[in-house]
Amino acid sequence: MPQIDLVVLGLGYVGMPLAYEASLNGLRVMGVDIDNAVVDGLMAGRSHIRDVFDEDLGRMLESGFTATTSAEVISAAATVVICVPTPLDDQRRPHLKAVESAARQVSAHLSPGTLVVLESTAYPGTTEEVVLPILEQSGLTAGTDFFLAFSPERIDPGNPDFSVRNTPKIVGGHTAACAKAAESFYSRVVNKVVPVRGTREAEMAKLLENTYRYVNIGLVNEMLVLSEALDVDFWEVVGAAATKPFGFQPFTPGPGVGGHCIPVDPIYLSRRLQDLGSKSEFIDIADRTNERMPRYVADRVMKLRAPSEDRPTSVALLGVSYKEDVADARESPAIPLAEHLVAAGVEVRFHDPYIECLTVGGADLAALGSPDEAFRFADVVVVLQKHSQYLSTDFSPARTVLDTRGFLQGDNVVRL
Ligand code: SAJ
Repeated sequence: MPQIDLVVLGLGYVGMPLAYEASLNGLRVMGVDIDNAVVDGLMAGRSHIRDVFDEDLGRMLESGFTATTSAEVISAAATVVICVPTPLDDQRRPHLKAVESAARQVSAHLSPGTLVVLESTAYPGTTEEVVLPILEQSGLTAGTDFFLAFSPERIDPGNPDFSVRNTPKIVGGHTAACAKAAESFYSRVVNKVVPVRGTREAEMAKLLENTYRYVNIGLVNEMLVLSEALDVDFWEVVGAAATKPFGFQPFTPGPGVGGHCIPVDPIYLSRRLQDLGSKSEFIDIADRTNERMPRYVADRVMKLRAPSEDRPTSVALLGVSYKEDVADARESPAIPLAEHLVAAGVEVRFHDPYIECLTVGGADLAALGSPDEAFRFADVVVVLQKHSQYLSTDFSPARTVLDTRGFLQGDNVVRL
């Protein structure tokens, strides 16, 4: 009889909220992570995850939650959920090493009757063509000896309205018995379970959700660039279109698309299609458009006149995280933008209330202590993220401001 209701593999921004919600609902939960520092921090009551506060973690520990680097606990688990990263590699190809490694850990300790769920975002077929064979190296058979399902994570870090509990959970099983086991597990943790036909439909649903965003952000980025020739203030256009109460979801242009979801998930899909001899025109066009935005911003900066010379020699980037009010610079467009500017011979420094260090081309970019320090330093200040701090900042001392988010006013402000 399993002594543990749930083992979560991967204690990051996906795994920890799931472990917390399950603990809250009386499940006996353990967490496994490869990072000793993560495990030690959690066991010392320190949460490294924005949406799981130390008080929440304290309650989890009181209810018996334990974090460990040892995968042996899997043998005593009724359910194991894999929540490890699925990034792209240097060639922007799916990098499934963490998923394969986690699957091997499960396979080595898999006991009959266990439900195994993959939550890491991946292309249709990952669960059944990558994870399943590794699990069956245990000698157990999926669908009869153990259960296997896919359920996409829908964690939106920092979202005050939606948590694991109140976000509908899509679940696709390898077989009907697998689906039943997975639906039964999640119904103990979330308000609404959304069963789909199989693991591939569940994998694809997640990719559709984020490809939808990537393509629509690409659309407004393309329209922004084209609006110059049309002599149209596209920021006005977006604001006006957003008043339509139906049939239109506003997306805003920007300096590029960052984060570990939106610029990554659609490429998992497009690469899979390419491997199958097919392609997605929409993803390819959106990718080219979004990937080109940092260069477009750099070109716009270099056309701005500076007091001393006919082109800027010093630029300050304000807001180098990938999204407003988020302390994460993964895939941030600030990085390629800085590379373009440095290559053009410009001295580049940055300010961001959430980011202390930004490495560009192997070197740490100099950090500025405040927006005012940026105004004193730079010929041109480029605002990349609409951080709350900047909403109350007086930009009038700056010589020239390039606003890539369309929210600033002033004679010294140029909008992207
Ligand atoms: N971005 C734009 N214009 C937009 C929206 C976003 O340029 O109109 C840029 C952002 O600046 C950022 C990137 O795109 O660089 C991604 O932004 P995002 O708002 O999509 O934020 P993420 O990456 O945190 O996306 C997550 C996703 N959640 C999951 O995958 C579970 C996404 O599905 C959510 O819709 C999104 O959060 C959200 O709505 O906050």
